[in-house]
Amino acid sequence: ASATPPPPKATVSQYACQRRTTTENNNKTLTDAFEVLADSYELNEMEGPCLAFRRAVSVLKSLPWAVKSLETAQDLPCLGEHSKAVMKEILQYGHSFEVEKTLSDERYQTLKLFTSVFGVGPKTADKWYRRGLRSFSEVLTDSSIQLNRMQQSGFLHYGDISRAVSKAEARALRSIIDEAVHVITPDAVLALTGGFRRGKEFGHDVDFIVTTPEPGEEETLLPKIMNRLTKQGILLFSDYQTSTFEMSKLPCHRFEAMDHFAKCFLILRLEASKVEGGLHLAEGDSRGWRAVRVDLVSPPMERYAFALLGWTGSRQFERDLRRFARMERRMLLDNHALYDKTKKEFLAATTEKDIFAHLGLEYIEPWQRNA
Ligand code: DGT
Ligand code: MG
Repeated sequence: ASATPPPPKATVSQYACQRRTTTENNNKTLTDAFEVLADSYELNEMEGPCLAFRRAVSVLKSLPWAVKSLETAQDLPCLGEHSKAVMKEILQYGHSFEVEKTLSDERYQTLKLFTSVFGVGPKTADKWYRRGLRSFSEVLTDSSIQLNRMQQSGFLHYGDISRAVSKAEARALRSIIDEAVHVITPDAVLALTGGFRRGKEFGHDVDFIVTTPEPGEEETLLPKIMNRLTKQGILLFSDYQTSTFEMSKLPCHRFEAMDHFAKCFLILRLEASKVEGGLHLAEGDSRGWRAVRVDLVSPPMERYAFALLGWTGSRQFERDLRRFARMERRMLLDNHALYDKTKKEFLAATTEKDIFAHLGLEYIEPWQRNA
């Protein structure tokens, strides 16, 4: 009699959109180390190696088990020579010399510090570094440096906005935004997106999508909300970008860093009295309020599903959704639309499930998208 064949080894997909990744990470030591190297490559504008480490991080995050030896990691996708060498060091000695070296590198440390300020990207950070600046006080006292409005607010509220936002604070902000949009338009739709939609306990900001069924009305929604927040005295900073979205300009063939919907990047004043259990402040900080970063995006209702999928993240999940669409389905996906290059047509969707179905992917819940 033939013996029962062994169960097939569960293969891990190279695409994050074919994996289910919760917030539970069984390989944190490894992923923290890889993230340092990915960040370092990113700051040095070496996109290839950066992406390689980001993919490796994402695969490790998806595993329901901890990697304890190189052999058990043998069949995993997206682990190249370099990441395996680092992994070997960590499994053997508990740490990686390359990662330690990067962490103690002056340029890495300074660029990480500078880019932690709201409004300061890698280019600006590098410019300041090359000018010989190494600390915030050196930047702030250098007379040749002109900070823009965003950077000024970034420094002003640095302590608060570099501190994680809690779930309770996100809920309180949701109520504030919810009240504001519904005073403006009773039939408005508000959705929490970003990391909090994926079930994260903490985030660096709170992301929302707001829209209304009345076509065109979404264009004026954000200025009206900002107006109301100003009157309430809780708008500490706003950067509003009007919509540049035009269906006729789609599909875009190159990967776009940002979408064309109207959006605003805000800093809001959140009162302790509005937050169940109080504010997430440092030990000993007894202030009655804190500053929080909030992003609002306002797509037209008929683009809602694409915007929601695009803003829920994670970034790696989004990258791989697009890569999967392009490489495996000859389709182009972005925050606005899904285009089938074979049929030469746009595929309609009113829910995220529609988009997964068009792509021939099993539906992945938001809390399984922490890739
Ligand atoms: P965090 O750090 O706790 O806020 O984590 P997330 O996942 O909420 O990250 P966040 O707020 O930076 O972005 C939320 C999602 O929105 C992200 O997963 C993808 C999208 N998104 C935000 N900013 C950009 C951008 O500059 N480019 C692109 N392509 N997508 C973005
Ligand atoms: Mg976020």
